[in-house]
Amino acid sequence: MAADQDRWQLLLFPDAASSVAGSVDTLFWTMVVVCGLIVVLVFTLLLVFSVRYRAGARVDRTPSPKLFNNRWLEIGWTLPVLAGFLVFFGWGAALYVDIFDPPARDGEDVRQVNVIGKQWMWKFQHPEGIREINDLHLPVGQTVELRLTSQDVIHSFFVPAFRIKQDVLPQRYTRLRFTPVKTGRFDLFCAEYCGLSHSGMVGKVVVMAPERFQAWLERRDRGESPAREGERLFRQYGCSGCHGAASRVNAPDLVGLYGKPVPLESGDTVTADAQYLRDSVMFPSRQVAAGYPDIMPSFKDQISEEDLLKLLAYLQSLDESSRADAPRQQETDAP
Ligand code: HEC
Ligand SMILES: [Cu+2]
Repeated sequence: MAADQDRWQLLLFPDAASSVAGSVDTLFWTMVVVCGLIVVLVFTLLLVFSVRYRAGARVDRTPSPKLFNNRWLEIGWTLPVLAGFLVFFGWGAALYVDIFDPPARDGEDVRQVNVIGKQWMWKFQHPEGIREINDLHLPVGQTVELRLTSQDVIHSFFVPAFRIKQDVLPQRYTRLRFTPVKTGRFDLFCAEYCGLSHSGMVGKVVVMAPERFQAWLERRDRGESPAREGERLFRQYGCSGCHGAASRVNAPDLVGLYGKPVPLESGDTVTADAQYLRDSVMFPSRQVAAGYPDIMPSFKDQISEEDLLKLLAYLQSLDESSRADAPRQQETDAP
């Protein structure tokens, strides 16, 4: 039966459905083969020696002076083994960097999806505004970047067919970048024990041909993009009262902040990445921007993870060009 066959394949050779899956498999199988050969060698010698030198067998048992305390023999087997392990280390490290910290390629259209893990489900929000629970629809061939966080305990985002796994932590953003290369429905698991219904925290990543994905987008009720919703929240939570252009409060201008270095009151300089922006809102006194009073209130218990991700999408979308059509520009123009 086809279904059974799928199951069997899933156990031994899961689909290789992302651009990194092939490289992970090559490393894995090379290690299996090398370790397998060593096992065969060790067990063959074990068997040969135990038969040859068994009790009562008449063989020469005097230690060979040539082999005993032979420095070159010691060096000869230690160094190649060390070199072998270093090769695996280098190979694994390079692959790790490739998966978890890929260099940004210029002009690449990366699809940013927000992911929230909570007991016991996965919540997704697409850049178009579409929300999903436990299902994540993606177009084949386009690189995706997930920004992941947890609303409660530690979870882990694991898609075996993509050979990717990333911890999902409360109060922290982690990211995961991959390119699906095969259409189909792939299992998504939580790979970190997270309480009673941990085993039920499963979903599917549905990878579709670009045209079909486009049609799927059209069919769904889009709502607003996270950045758009974030803009509204920015006013709703009173951020604009201090950070708006018309504000009289001495608060930093947030336009173009994302990705830039920020000098802090403490003398350090940090990069305004997602984590920094998050901490600025949740724990404003931890890292105070240089030259500003430490008066921003903490929004720790007021803003949900969802809203925070939207605020972040909004802040990320603010560049000099957005200043021109920003509504607060008109406020400053007014006499
Ligand atoms: C009472 C005024 C006030 C309110 C309300 C306020 N902020 Fe701030 N914010 C500040 C001040 C002052 C600073 C600079 C001192 C610091 O870093 O804590 C700041 C710093 C920041 C920074 C870091 C900026 C930098 O240049 O490093 C971010 C990001 C930020 N605020 C976002 C927000 C968001 C989002 C909201 C709404 C949820 C908000 N703020 C609400 C006054 C405010
Ligand atoms: Cu979980």
